[in-house]
Amino acid sequence: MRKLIITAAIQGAEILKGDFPYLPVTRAEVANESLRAWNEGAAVIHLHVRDDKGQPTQDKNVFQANIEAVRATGCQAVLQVTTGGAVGMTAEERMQPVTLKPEYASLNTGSINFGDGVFLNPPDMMRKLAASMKEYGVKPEFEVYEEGHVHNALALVREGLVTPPYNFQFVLGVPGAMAPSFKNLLLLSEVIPSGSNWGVAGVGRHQLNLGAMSILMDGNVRVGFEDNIYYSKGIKAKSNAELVARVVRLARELGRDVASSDEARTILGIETRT
Ligand code: KMH
Ligand code: ZN
Repeated sequence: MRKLIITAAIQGAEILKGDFPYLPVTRAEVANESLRAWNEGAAVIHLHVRDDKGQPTQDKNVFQANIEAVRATGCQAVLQVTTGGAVGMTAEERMQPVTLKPEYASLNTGSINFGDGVFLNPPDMMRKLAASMKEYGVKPEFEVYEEGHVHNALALVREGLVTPPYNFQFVLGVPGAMAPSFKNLLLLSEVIPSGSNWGVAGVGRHQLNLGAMSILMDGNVRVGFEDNIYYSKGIKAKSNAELVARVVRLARELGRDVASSDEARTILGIETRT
């Protein structure tokens, strides 16, 4: 089995600090939370950022400031910037952090209903985002919420916009998209090109059971407040690090070694930035 790559999606765009006080939103909170998650075993931090009012933003300068704050702590995790942003943002807004030449970026490969909203990722937007990642030398991770999104991702590959290795994140359980079932995870893992890296981000309570399944299936695991704020039924987690630490313990019990951030760079085909 490959080494297990754990991603911590520490913040996301949907939850507000007022509703969940442990959500890291300021630069200092993001930096501290990233360091703690990395120390516990997260190789990748999936990064969203907020403005001074705590609202999601794709402002390049805010990303730059957050990235610098994370690095100032000594955290060497792979930093994956979001290009999904929040529901309703335009392609131009969403692509801003790519111009900072981060190591890694999310690339959403299809539209879905997203709760009460619609998360739009039409073909021209996917192409624009993929082309800008190619231009700036940023490795994409395909965010897949439905089986059809795999085929959209492979269309980008055929167009020469994405090169191997291909990295897939299966986000299962968004209200309006593919259900968080074992069968669906199995299906998705079987329709991607062999040799691809893949992981699962289960929403809500499915973060744990789908993560455990992925450990057994040679997949990777994403945990964190973006997808789930509970540690167990009725009990909220106090940090992303707690959720990462549990995955590390499960992996050890199940005989999977956990990848360091440098090992993850090699596995995922990420160019190291100086
Ligand atoms: N906030 C969601 C609408 C990503 O980061 O690439 C989209 C999202 C995906 O979080
Ligand atoms: Zn995200």
